[in-house]
Amino acid sequence: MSTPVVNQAWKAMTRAEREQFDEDGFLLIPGALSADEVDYYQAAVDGVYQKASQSGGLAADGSLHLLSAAPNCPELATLLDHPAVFGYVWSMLGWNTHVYHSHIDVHPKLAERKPFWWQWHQDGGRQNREIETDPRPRMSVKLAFWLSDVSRPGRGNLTVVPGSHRTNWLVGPPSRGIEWPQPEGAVQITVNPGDVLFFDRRLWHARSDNYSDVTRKVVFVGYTYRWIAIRDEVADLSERPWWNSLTPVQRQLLGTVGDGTGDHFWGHFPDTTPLYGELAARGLLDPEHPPLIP
Ligand SMILES: O=C(O)CCC(=O)C(=O)O
Repeated sequence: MSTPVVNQAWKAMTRAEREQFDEDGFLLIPGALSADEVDYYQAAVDGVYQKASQSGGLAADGSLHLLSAAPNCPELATLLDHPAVFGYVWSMLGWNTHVYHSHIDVHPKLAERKPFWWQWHQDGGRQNREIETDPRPRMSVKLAFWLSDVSRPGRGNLTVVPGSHRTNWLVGPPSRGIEWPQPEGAVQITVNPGDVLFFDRRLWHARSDNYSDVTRKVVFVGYTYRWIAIRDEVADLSERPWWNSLTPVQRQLLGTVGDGTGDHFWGHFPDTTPLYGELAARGLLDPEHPPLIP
């Protein structure tokens, strides 16, 4: 499978980026993907959209929200460890990491006004109910790869409350269908094709409706520790025809390295965990940062 990803040096998040991420709960990386890459990934997503429209896989409003991005669209596997942005993931989570949840989203212009729905949430599902600390722990981070022009508000922008990742509770309506004002401080993130947003799963965020003429296309990839279960499709991946074209790190990210034992996911075997080896070979393990201690 040919990919336009340009070989680039791996680099760790800088101290300034870490401070900004800690403060805001997100970082925008402009121009992370080249124009050729945007074309390549956009064509792949368009293909998935077309297939879904032929098989009845679209929502009534013509949108697509498809889980398991790479298993459903193998051309996207090179996004999982894309060198322009993967450093943010391992700098934060370390080497014992995999992709637990990913999705392809295509949102064409809405033909009519949608009934109100309170979309605001933190990622992580039941992690938000079952973990008792305040603030909750980070647990996972997400990359959003933007493939269409969302450079103005009103194009289905991701909306966030900067700095809200340390707040367990967002005041909202008694039920999601009841009209309610936007949270104080909410901003629509504006992005160009090829920009990537890196965010803390606890950042309160919501998709907004797209009434513009520009179809919104984006791929979200969520990463967590290997000791947390994967929500994406994992069965039989190694039997797929495209499997052999993946790198060992991509295979790790898709949940299939090791001997299948809990001990491997636990992180007891760095020597057979590809990301550990890649970071060690590049001198990027870091005694100052616990998930990266050699
Ligand atoms: O599609 C969007 O803008 C929102 C995505 C989202 O809510 C999520 O990734 O958890």
